Amino acid sequence: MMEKDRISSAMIIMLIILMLKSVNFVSGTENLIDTYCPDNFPLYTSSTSFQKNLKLLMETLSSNIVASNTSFFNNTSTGEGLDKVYGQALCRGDITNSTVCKECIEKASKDLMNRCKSEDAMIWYDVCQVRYSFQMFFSNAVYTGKYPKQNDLEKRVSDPTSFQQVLTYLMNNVSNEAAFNPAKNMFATADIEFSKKKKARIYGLVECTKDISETDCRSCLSSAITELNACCSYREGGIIVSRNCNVRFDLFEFFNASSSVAPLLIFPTSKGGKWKPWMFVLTICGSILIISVLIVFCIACLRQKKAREGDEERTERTLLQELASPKNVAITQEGELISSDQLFMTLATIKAATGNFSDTNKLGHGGFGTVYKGVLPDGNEIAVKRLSRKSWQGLEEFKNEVILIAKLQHKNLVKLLGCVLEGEEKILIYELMSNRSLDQFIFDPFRRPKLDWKTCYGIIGGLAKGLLYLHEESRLKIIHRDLKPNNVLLDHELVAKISDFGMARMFSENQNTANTKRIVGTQICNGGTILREI
Ligand SMILES: *[C@@H]1O[C@H](CO)[C@@H](O)[C@H](O)[C@H]1NC(C)=O
Ligand SMILES: *[C@@H]1O[C@H](CO)[C@@H](O)[C@H](O)[C@H]1NC(C)=O
Ligand SMILES: *[C@@H]1O[C@H](CO)[C@@H](O)[C@H](O)[C@H]1NC(C)=O
Ligand SMILES: *[C@@H]1O[C@H](CO)[C@@H](O)[C@H](O)[C@H]1NC(C)=O
Ligand SMILES: *[C@@H]1O[C@H](CO)[C@@H](O)[C@H](O)[C@H]1NC(C)=O
Ligand SMILES: CC(=O)N[C@H]1CO[C@H](CO)[C@@H](O)[C@@H]1O
Repeated sequence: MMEKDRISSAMIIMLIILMLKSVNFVSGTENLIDTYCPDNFPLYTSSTSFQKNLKLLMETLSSNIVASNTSFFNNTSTGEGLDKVYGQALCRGDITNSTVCKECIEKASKDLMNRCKSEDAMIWYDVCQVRYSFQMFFSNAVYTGKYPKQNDLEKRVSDPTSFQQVLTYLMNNVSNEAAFNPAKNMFATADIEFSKKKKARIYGLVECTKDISETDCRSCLSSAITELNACCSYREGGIIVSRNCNVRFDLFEFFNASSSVAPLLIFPTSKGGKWKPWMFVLTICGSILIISVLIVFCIACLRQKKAREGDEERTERTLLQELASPKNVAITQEGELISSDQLFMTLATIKAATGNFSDTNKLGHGGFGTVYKGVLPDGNEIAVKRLSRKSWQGLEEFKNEVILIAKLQHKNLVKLLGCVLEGEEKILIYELMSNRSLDQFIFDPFRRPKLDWKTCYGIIGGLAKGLLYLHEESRLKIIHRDLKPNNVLLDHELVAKISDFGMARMFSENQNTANTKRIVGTQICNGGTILREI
């Protein structure tokens, strides 16, 4: 009797597991991952020709996509002139059933048109993505990574350090495959074992849209993997979606491995081989030798450690891991680790410093919120930016972002001194610039003559240095995306300092890089246009 019961319950459990396995795969096709719907873009209204063109475009895309039988990707456009709409649709590379692809595209297009009235928008589903814009964007690679909500999943892996190594190896291998192996056609998957004991594997998937070049694809994937590492390398799954590429990993087989010929990767350090008796002897002798050397070494180390302070350099990643623990750390302006209280200030301090955000202390109103002047108890003057827009990130990501931005230090960047994260309040605290911003010079007929050629030249040089640092020299590689005279602050010596950098990382709306072809110019010097956003 007992035996029978056991067998039947085992069978039921197996059945459930089997069902779950197939559900994983099938239900996945229905999942909305994220949308991109910028609110600072022109909106279209219903029953205009733009809307008609858009509707037609969506229908064309889903029928085009099944016509192209090699890979489910298509770009097309409808309409003419100002009402022309460009569109692009892609099904995930492991999808081989055209009905599944078509249905996903149809559903995603409908969903996108219901959710968004912007003239430039995008939607990501589990197995397909659809994008449209009033601008021609084909072959134009931009990186606009987003952490979708799914990443809030708080399951942590038990051994983050080795997990991250294996994950990075996996993701780099598939990225190279996707970008540089023509047979893969911009899509690759693989899996790799990360724990022999638990027989656990990581499944990775990367994909680029098929209109961009190999190198653009690889660099898009690199950026996405960097963000994936930052957000999710210690979690049991993660996904980053961008306009031209997506990356994802999970601990279950979320893609159809049989259609994408996923190779079984082996992490180089965990080499397996046949064991021979002499190997045992050698290993044991070797181990004993190594262990005794280690013990001696450790004793010496411990003695030394007591004498000096640990000043080992910490990488960004270990920093992020520490952040994840309750005991937060942060960085001073000198780059030292300190307790978080120094970077994360209290709302009460800032209220006191700004006279409860009084109007008399108001310095201006920017794209992200209102700026107030304040004086800290120690007499230091600060500029307080009270963010009004909702951040697209979770609190933890936002915190990480603030700390990373605070690490960026350059003579031509405004220093981020701290921040407040309390309830709904998100406040950034910067050093105060006595000469306010460049627009106050340009657009003021009395102050404008102060900008003689020499000063102007200095400002241009400073701006260039600041930008170069953001683009090339800093570890984060930030594209400002909103450089304009009121984001160029001037200190008491009229040295230019860029502000609001890093906002693009904190707020997805500002990452509308479809605008990359638009040139924004403002005349700031008597006789020359110098500020351009490309
Ligand atoms: C597309 O499908 C047709 C018919 O099934 C086939 O003849 C053709 O070779 C396919 N094209 C490509 C590029 O595979
Ligand atoms: C999109 O589909 C149309 C119609 O099938 C085809 O002519 C066009 O070449 C396709 N474009 C791409 C980029 O596959
Ligand atoms: C494709 O998927 C549809 C619906 O999911 C299914 O009805 C159809 O049989 C599938 N076709 C093939 C060839 O597998
Ligand atoms: C990825 O790993 C596989 C299996 O080890 C190997 O054959 C392939 O060359 C690797 N690809 C790249 C681009 O490193
Ligand atoms: C996975 O891909 C294979 C090969 O293309 C295909 O035969 C199979 O139906 C796919 N499975 C699912 C669940 O789509
Ligand atoms: C219909 C259409 O506009 N197709 C374009 C798709 O993108 C490629 C470049 O990747 C263009 O060459 C096609 O003209």
